[in-house]
Amino acid sequence: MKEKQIGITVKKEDDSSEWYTQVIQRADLIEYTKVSGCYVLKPNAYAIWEIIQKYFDAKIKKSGVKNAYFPLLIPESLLKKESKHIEGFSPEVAWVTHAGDSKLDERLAIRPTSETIMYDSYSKWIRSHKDLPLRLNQWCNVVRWEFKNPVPFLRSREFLWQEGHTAFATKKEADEEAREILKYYKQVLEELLAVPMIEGIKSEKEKFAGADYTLSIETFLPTGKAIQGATSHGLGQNFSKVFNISFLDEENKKQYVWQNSWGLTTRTIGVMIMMHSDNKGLVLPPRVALNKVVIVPIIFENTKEKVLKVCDEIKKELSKHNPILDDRDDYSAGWKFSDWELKGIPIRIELGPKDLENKEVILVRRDTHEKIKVKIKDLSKKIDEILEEIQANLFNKAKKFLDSSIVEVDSISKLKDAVKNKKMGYAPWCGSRECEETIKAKADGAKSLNIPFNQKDPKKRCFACEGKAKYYAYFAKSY
Ligand code: 87F
Repeated sequence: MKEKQIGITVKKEDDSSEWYTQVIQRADLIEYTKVSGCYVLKPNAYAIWEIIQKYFDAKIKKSGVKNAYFPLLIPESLLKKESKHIEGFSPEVAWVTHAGDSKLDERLAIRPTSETIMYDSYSKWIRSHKDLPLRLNQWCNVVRWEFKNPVPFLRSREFLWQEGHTAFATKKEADEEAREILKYYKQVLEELLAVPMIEGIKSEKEKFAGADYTLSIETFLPTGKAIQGATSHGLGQNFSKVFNISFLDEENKKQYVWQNSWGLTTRTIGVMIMMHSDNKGLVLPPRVALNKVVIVPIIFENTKEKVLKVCDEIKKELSKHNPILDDRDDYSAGWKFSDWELKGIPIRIELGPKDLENKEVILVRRDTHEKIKVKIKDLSKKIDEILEEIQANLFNKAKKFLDSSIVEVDSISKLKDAVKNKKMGYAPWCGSRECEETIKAKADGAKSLNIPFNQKDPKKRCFACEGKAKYYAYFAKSY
């Protein structure tokens, strides 16, 4: 036997950051590199991203969006053309200054986001109302030189994302699209990754500075911090006026287009890991598990051949779930159980000589560790059912957690207590920037997450400044 222990050595509830670091490495998702904040997405991680891509890409294509690709390098003059949106972000921009030993005439930014380079083209492409809507998306990498401590998936300096950039003749069409995309984002998080989300609009302070408004989906993690899942921005005419993206309408009058931009990143994978994984390692919702099943034969010398033969047949029968048959000789069954638990495979099938005599197998669920005896003839149907159950159970468990993490608060000091107890606050609020600054200073760095679409009527005073409350909003410490 060449067994080496590989399990997680700290508990999620004791030291969540060390726990996370161990899970992502031991589940073979991430490899660290010599550049801080830049990580290898190993095949197990990239497979999850590909499933997310495929799902979201199909949705936007069906809606009429087309994919394109714009260059990685953005001339400084172009990046700084719209100064307001870059304001505050400029320390994070990485630059190419040289080719070999010769200095470039103009520095080139490595894209942190592609508004400027795309809108430079849009201004040339859009002439008439017949050129609208223009709805493009690109799947690419971006670099943002974060100074806070980097965390794989959650806060990395290079990450993968899609960025959609669209232009419409009317505000109404743009507003509808921004909402439509947010709905797709919610579906990615909830239906694939089994992470429940709160949809809403960002506060004045927290919205993208280049936007009229920012819509977001947010959730709350067992570490006691909230995290943004994705954003969809209504850019209004802010960029179209600077980049001169205009068209002649049906009356031949010049109009500026209404724009949106929207993005979803590999951060979502980190959110999923943080939400569902446990002290045995990764827990993958079945819909994002490339291999949904692992078959572990229980091997004894004299029954080995018979057992392996049936395992092979099972593997073929379950082929749509892409099962792994772990027939490695030099590891014990127990070791293999831990190894596949660590890697998050949703269902384990155990098959030994006794089971074979009874024409059955043992199924073990990764989410509940429940063991279920199943007749081999019923296996395929049962696996379909249990995969659905696991997917639903992970979502429901996370939804219960999210709901139970919300506390209604009516003062800053109560918000501060909530944050200390790893909860998020829900409070009637005036929404002003000044008020949010006070909240942040007095409640341990808590920020507004969003103002949810589903509102109850706040016939109350603002919990922070006692002014008139406009709506309820969520507040928490966040990533
Ligand atoms: C970092 C450096 C330079 C965020 C930055 O959210 C610029 C920026 O503009 C920057 N970090 N942003 C905001 C990005 C807005 C928007 N872009 C398209 C998205 C979704 C996709």
